[in-house]
Amino acid sequence: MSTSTATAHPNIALAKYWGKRDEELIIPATGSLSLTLDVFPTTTSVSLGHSDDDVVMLDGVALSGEESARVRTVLDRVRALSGRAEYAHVVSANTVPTAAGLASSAAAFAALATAAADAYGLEADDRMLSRIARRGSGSACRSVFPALARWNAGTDDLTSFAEPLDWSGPELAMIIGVVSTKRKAISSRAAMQRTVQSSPYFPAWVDSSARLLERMSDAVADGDVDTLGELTEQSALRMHASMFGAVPPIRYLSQASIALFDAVAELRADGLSAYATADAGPNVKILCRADDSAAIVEGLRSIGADAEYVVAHAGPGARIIEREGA
Ligand code: 2P0
Repeated sequence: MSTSTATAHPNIALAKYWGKRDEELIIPATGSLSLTLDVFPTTTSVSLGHSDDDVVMLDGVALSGEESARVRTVLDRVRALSGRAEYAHVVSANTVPTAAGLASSAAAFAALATAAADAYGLEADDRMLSRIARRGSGSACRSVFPALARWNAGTDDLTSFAEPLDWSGPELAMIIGVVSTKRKAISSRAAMQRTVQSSPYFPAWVDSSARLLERMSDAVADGDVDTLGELTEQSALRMHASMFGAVPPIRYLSQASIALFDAVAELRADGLSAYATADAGPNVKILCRADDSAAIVEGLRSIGADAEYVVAHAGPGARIIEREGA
C-alpha cells in the first residue's frame, strides 16, 4: 500500500466565478481572480492498494451520492491520465465548517488533485493539477496556487486553468467576518444553474465580468489595493444581483451580511481602506492592507458589527506534505 498526503488552503474570489458554460467539464462563463488564504487548510490522503472500490471519508464520515461522485470524477481523471486503474481510499479533513460559504470545496479538491496525482505517479505540473482540480469544483483550480491567481475561463478542458499572478503592492489581508456556520440552504452548484437558466441579469453579469476581470488584472499588476478593493466589492454585488433575479430568487446574504457591508462602507467614509465581498453564504470577507487589519476589526466592533473575525493573509498553494510506502 502507498499513501500520498497533500494540503491546500481555501481561496476567496475577488472577481467571482458564477455560472458555467459547460457543466460536465466545469468550464465557467466568466474568468475569475482570487486570493489563496493562510487559514482553514484541508488535508487529504490518497491510498492505493487495499480497496475494491473508491472509498471517501470526510471528517470521519463516508461520503455517498453527489459528493462522492465528484471525488470519483477527479480520481477517474487522474487514472485516465496516469494509465492506472486501482481504486483509492481517500481520507480528508477540513478545518473549516463544510459548505458554509467559506470555500471548503476549493481547498478540498485542490488537495485531492495534488494527492491523487502523486499517489498514481502522474507527473503533473501546476497547470495540469489546476485542470484536474477544476473537474471536482471550479474554484479549486485557483487553490493550487499561492496568493493571487487568475482562472482563465477558456473554452475547453485544455484551456480552462488558473495561473499565479505577481503582486508587488503592500501585503494584503482578508478579514473573515463569520456571521453563521450553518450549512447553506442551496448548493452553489445548483444556485449557479438556476441563475444561468432563469435570471434575466445573467447575460449582463457575464458581459460586465469580462471587463471587470481585465481592470482587476491591471490593478494587480500595478499593486493598486484601492482599485482592487473597489472592483472586488463590485464583482460580489453584481454576482449577488444576478442571483436575486433568478426564479425562484437566491439570496445568500442575510441581514447580518448587509450590516457588515454597511459597516465597511462607514469605515471607508472615515478614511480606512476596506472592501467587502461575500460568496455562496452569509459570511463577509473584507479585503484590506495587512497593516490596517487590526484597526479595521476594531472599527467594525466599535460600530457594533456583530461577527467573529478571523484575519487571514496570502497563503501557500497546494502541496504534498507526506508520502508513505512504495
Ligand atoms: C467563487 N463561488 O468564485 C464563487 C463565488 C461561490 C461564489 O466558486 O459547481 O464550489 O463546484 O464549480 O467552485 C463556489 O462554487 O462550484 C464558487 P462548482 P464551486 O469562488
